[in-house]
Amino acid sequence: MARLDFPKDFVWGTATASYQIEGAANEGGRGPSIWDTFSRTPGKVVNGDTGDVACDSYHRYEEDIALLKKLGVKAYRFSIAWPRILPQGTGEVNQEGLDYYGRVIDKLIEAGIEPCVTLYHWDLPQALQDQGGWGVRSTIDAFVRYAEIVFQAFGGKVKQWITFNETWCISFLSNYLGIHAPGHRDLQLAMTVAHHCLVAHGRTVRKFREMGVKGEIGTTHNLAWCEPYTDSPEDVAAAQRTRGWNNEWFMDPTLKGTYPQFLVDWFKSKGAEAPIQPGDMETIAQKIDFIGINFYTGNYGRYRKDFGDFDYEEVQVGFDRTDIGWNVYPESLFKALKWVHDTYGEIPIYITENGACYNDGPSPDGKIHDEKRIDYYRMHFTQCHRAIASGVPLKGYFAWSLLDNFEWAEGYAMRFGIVYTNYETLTRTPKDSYYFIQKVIAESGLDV
Ligand code: IFM
Repeated sequence: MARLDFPKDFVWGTATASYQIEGAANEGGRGPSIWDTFSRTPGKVVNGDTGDVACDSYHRYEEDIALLKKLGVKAYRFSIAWPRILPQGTGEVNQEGLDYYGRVIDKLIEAGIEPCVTLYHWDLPQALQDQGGWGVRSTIDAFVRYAEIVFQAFGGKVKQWITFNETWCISFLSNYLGIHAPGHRDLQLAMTVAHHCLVAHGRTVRKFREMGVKGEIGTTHNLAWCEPYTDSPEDVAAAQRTRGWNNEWFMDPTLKGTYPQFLVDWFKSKGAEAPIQPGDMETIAQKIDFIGINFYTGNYGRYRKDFGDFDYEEVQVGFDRTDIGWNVYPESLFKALKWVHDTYGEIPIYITENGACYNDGPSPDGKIHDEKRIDYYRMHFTQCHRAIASGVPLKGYFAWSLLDNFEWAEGYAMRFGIVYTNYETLTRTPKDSYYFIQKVIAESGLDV
């Protein structure tokens, strides 16, 4: 058995997102978002689930914060719903929305927990989608104005800000693969959406600096780790393309101010390109204080002509899988962290999400014995420790998620929480993994 100690100032936290936990879709002056529309469209979400009630955190946030306090976290990452602040996306501010997040933030601070706020975790006001959504540049202006209002309200109290959560999902998953709202299948549109979100990120960082807001700002990209099954040049290139689509396409502009040329060429061959206007790349590459990484899984794959978009086919090498079907490949987290450090230098890194979907429910003793989730966390904490020991500037880790919640197109069928949500009674029950993480945090380390 070995002992792994984490630095004393390592930030342990958990994460959630507004539409996934809040509910109260028609309360507090909130306007509709694209997820209200999408989830009400038959066939888009498993069982026709919606976020109308979700975990009802809008009303039960004090209970959630009490759970966080008992867990011992230093920080809590949550998102602000744009349509609660500006129900139509622009124009009149809804004071009730600001008041709600003000209460959440004050309660967290009172509990000794740092709020880490994500400005955009996918709930675009429907009114903006009706005007073209992220496919049009005016949405960038609307976003920066929304961010300014939120900075004015909470700047100083909130020390850590994240502009966007997972720009790959906002663009490709939602506008090319059609799996998330608004559900389009158009490669050029997805490229445009990705570019506009990146520009909106850069302009927001610039606004943050101009306003002199105290605190740190960054963005969160979801990385995917794809490794060639053999070292044949075809396999290597196919894995590089697939990885690049998820990783470099977003990391390079954010941290280097360029798009990776090998993918620019690849997308051009498919008739699509980023609609870059003069000055955009400098805007995107505003200096940020940290980079957020969401990480869940990795795979091996090989070249197969005309397979998928990148001629890349996954090879099954015998990984265990979580209940959502994602490979459990902890070492890929270490590899991804090393890659970020080697490629982008000394920028501080936070894992802003990592966790596992296992759908265990209560046992006859009323407890939730989610052993596989504990194993997943233990193995991933081990890889984080390894990364820190190898010099990677990893500063914190946010477990996804505090609660079982609305898992987008999977509805309530897939559970990622370390706290069990009973969707009928809305009671919360900490799972065994909650107590495991509580101990890790208390000791700032673990035995493996
Ligand atoms: O639930 C999501 C979250 O909203 C974004 N990152 C991945 C999680 C699990 O799918």
